[in-house]
Amino acid sequence: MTKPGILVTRAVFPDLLERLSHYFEIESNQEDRIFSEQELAQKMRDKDGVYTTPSERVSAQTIAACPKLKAICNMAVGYNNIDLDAATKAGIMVTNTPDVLNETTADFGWALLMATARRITESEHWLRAGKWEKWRYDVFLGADVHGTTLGIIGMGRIGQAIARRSTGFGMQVIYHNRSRLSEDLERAANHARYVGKEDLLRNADHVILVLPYSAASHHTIAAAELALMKPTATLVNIARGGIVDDVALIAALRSGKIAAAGLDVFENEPKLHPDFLTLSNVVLTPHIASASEPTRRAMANTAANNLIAALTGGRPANLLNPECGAAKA
Ligand code: 8YV
Repeated sequence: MTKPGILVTRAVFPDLLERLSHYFEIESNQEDRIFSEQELAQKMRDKDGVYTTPSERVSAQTIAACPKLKAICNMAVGYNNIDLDAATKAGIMVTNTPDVLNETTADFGWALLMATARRITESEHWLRAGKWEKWRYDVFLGADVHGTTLGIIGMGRIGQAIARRSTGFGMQVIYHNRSRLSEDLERAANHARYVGKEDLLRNADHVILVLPYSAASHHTIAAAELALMKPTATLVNIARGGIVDDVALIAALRSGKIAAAGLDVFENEPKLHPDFLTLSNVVLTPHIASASEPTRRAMANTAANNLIAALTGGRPANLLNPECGAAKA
């Protein structure tokens, strides 16, 4: 019997390809070329399944061009790169990789928050540039983290993991989310208090964004929201580019409307707005919040497990459209 055919859209851990090869005929991309949308559709056309990452846009048009396709398995918790409605209408299973990255991504949120509030990268660049000639009482004064109010927008599994870590810093947690958490979950999240978005922006000393991207969350933080924040506040985005209006944020950082930002994701990444590079009060990282070795391996294995289940008659553990659970003939 011939094995199902799959496309692995980007470079992956080599041992993952070896494992997948027991089940599938694989077209891989270890040279890690970035495919255009047309090229992607052309490569997917005769495949039964595809292993994707957030950098590939799988549009309704691409889906329509792939009559054999049964499964799209994304190596990420976010899946805004895939047209889920179009896939569901076509009976194609779509999966993501939740949970395995919660703690690592929460750790990174804290790393960015601390680096931003305490001006870690800015001061390191200054030191490396040979500018450290003497100690001064007021050099690189930053904001305190301990004892302050943390505002979390998007209180899913990662948001809750961030909140749990705040107990050691003696912080108060306020949060905004599509729906309020149960009392038990709020208690476990350092007694987080549910508030409206405006309330959160007015009162938080540090705001962290951990919500999924969708048309509804586009520009959750734009000029009007930035205007509500404290001039001493910091903003951290580890969610998705597009949740923040980057042009408005650049203006707010430049004019001192807010103190600083820590950003792991950007509109139009990896081609981020060049003005970010001219600002000293921003910490910039290249979308690496989940990038610890064990977590990236766990994500890769989860995506592979989903693909294997989907194409061997099983039910993938992380199926986003359960109505497509029974594989297409
Ligand atoms: C990376 C993420 O995009 O899981 C997500 O949604 O944003 C990150 O973990 C992912 O690791 C890239 O594959």
